[in-house]
Amino acid sequence: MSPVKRADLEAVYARLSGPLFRGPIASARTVEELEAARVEALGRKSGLTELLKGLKDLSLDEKREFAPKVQALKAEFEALVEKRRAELEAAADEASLQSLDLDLSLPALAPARGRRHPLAQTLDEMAAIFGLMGYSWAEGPLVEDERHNFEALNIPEHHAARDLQDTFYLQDMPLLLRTHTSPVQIRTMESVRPPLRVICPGRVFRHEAVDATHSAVFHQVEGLAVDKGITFADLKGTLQTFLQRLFGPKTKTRFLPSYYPFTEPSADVYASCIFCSGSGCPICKRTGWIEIMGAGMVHPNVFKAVDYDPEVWSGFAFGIGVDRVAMLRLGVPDLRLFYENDLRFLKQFDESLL
Ligand code: 2NM
Repeated sequence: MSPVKRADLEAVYARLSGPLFRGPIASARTVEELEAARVEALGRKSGLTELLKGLKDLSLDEKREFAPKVQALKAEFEALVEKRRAELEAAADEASLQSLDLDLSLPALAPARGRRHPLAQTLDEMAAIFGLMGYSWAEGPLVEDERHNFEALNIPEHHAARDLQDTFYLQDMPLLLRTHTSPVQIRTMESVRPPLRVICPGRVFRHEAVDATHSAVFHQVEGLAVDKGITFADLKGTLQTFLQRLFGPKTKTRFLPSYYPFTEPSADVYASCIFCSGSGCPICKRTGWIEIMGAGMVHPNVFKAVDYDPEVWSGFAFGIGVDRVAMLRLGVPDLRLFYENDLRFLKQFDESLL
C-alpha cells in the first residue's frame, strides 16, 4: 500500500467529516429530501462507500488506525439520518392532527351498551326460580303438528281451541304455530322416562285481535313435574313458593277451580295484589287478587298419549303468561309497547330493575 493511496483516503475522510453531508441531512425538510441526502452520504456511490472499500488496500497497522474512524463516521451519519427521519415523522403526525382539529383531551364516548328485552328479563327470572327448585329447561319447535299441540293434550278434534279462529295453520300443510308450549312437555315425556321436572319457556301464537292486553304473539313459561305419588298439595306448595319468590315473601295465593282439557282437577292461581296488598285497587278490580297462572294434575289421557302408565305415575302442570307478569311488575299499561321495540321504551328497563 503506497503512502499516496493513504493520503487520498485521508483527504476523502476529511471532506466527508466536514459539513458537506451533515448539513443536508440535518436540514432536510421532507422525507424525500432526507432520502436524497442519505444516498449522497451513505449510498453505493458515496465517498463513504469508497473509503470503506479502500480500507482493504491499507497495511494492517493503518487499517487498525483508520477503520474505526470510518466506521464511526458511518454510524454517525446513520444516526443523524434516523434522528431527522423521526423529527420529520413527528412533525407530519402533528400537522395531520392539527388539520383534523381533534381535541385529544376530550373524554372518550362510552360504548353503547345493550340490555335484555324486558320480556326476556321477566322470563329469565321466572325460569331461574324454577331452576333453583330443580327444574330443567326444555325448548321445542314453534311450528308444530296437531298431535303434539292438541291430540296428545286431550284436546279433541272438534274442540273450540282447534278452530281457525284461534289457531294459525300453515297453508296446505297439517302444521300450525304452537298455541302454547305444552307440546314441548309432550316431546319431553316422549323422550325421557319419569321422574322429571321441566319448564318450557318460549313464544306462542294465537289468532287474536290485538289490543292493550292481547297480542297474536306472546310468551309462556309452562312446567311439568312427574313422579310416583305427586299430589295436588305438591302443586300448591310449588306454585306458592314460586309466587312468593317472584312477588315477595308476603304474597298470598289462592287456587280456584277451573277447567283445562289436559289437567284434572284444574285450577286458576291468584296472587294477592302486588299494588294494594289485597285491600282492593283498580289494578285488581277491587278484588285484592290477580290471576297469574293456570295449573292442574296431568290428565290420565295425556299420560297414555306418551306411554306413561297413569296407574304408576302422577304429576302436575302449570302455565304462566310472561307478558302479563312483565306488565304488572314493570308497570307497563299496553302490551304492544313490548313488541314495537322503540329504544326510548326499552332503555327504561335496566337489568337490575327486576
Ligand atoms: C296450563 C294450565 C294447566 C299444561 C299441561 C301440560 C301437559 F303437557 F303436561 F299436559 N302442559 N301444560 C297446563 C296445565 C298449562 O296453562 C295455563
